[in-house]
Amino acid sequence: MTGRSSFLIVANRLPVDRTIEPDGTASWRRSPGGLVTAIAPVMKRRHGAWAGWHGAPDEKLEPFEHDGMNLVPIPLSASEVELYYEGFSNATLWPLYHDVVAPPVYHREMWEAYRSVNERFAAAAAEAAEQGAVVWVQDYQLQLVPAMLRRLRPDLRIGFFLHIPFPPTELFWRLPWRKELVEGLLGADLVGFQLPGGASNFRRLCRRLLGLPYKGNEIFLDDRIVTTQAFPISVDFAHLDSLVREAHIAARAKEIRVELGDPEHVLLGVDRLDYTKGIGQRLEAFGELLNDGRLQPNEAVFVQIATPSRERVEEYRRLRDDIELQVGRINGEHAQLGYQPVQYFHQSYDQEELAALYLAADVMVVTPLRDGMNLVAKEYVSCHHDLNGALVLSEFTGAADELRQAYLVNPYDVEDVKRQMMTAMRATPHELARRMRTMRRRVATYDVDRWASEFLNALESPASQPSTRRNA
Ligand code: GDG
Repeated sequence: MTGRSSFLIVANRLPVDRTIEPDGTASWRRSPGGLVTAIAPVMKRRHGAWAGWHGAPDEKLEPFEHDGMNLVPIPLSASEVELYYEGFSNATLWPLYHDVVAPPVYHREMWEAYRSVNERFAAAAAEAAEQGAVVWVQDYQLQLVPAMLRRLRPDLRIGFFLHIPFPPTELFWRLPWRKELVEGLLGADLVGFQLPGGASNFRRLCRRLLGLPYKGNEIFLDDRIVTTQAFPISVDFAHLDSLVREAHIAARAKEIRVELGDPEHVLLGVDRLDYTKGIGQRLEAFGELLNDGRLQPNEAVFVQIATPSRERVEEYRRLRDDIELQVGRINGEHAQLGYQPVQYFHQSYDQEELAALYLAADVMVVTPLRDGMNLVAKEYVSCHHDLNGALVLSEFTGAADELRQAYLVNPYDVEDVKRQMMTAMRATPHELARRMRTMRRRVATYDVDRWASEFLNALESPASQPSTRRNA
């Protein structure tokens, strides 16, 4: 890559993973996952650059180009991966922001590593951005970057988007470094959240913690205004819609059903193996339906894809053991020769196989205890041009705000999950089509392009220019 960019994404990870070919040579492949799926197309169109960690500790790499994207690798040491990434990001902030569904840890050395890694990201961004560039910082791992970057480069327009929920003040208040984090975010001109509730939690916190006044979406600092707003993220509807219309995907979907033993109902869960996703809750509901005799053996198969995630964080190791024990129990009690009620896969799949699975599934079961948005729910809807298929969706996902025609559930209420799963399985084709049509219209209209362009329009509009002064 040569020169500086007028558009820059700053995220914890670069949008690529390194793979080793059979002949031993290394190559890069675009990585799966919510953030990359959402932003890569926008980045390519704007010929921007992307700064982030490349995934291997203790390794310095020069900037390079891949798949039309300029990539700026930022090094992390093994100890920084442990303290900044696995520690402060994933053992402190992640559980705290997801309503403490697991207990967060508070360690000063993790905080120190978080602060110094954020400094490094800010310095790399300051280096890579041309005069007056737009810089879009992503997610909870980099909440200090906006203020650090502004100190280095006051000429930039800085946006920040939080992909996970922003918690209520009472929970955020527990954080020993609450003031530093809020001041970090306030370095941005525009702070985006998935839902209006997250934005209003943040504004209230700014007033209570820093005494800052706000009106509507705007927080008033001494010398500038910070805009806070909801931008619900979405998926590439058109791409998924056309993918599942391809003959080989439709054929693969049919084949999957045959491989599963052609049950009447195929239920599906697709998640990173994460304790926020409510995988245990949905398996419990399915197991009880078999125990109660409301589902007959052979009638339904539950396919659970649990993509490996954060495997070095203690809480995730425990979760994996718990889920695998639960799957083993259900199958042990209800399997018959040639029939396994739960098909569990601790593996990742390519996008085509995932699309075929979505298409093959009669009922998609998405039961997070808390989730910023949940792209899987929107991907499922995008794949059902046949208008067949039901979505069982937790009320505690961001997606539930938009997909009101899903079978909404409280995942803490196992009877509710059971009831809605049964209702979804027994629904008439007419009822399914009515619900699916409305949900598809929503996702088709508010797709990922619209998400990114609404965020960038708001960031680049005159009202949020860095020079805007308080009008009081
Ligand atoms: C965070 C927030 C927010 C999963 N397994 C495979 C695979 N995936 C893809 C899915 C989907 C993405 O990963 C998961 O996105 P989610 O939104 O469901 O969840 P998080 O990873 O927790 O994402 C979330 C999101 O950021 C975006 O802002 O919605 O609330 O927690 O796209 O399809 N993709 C492939 N193989 C797999 O095995 N190819």
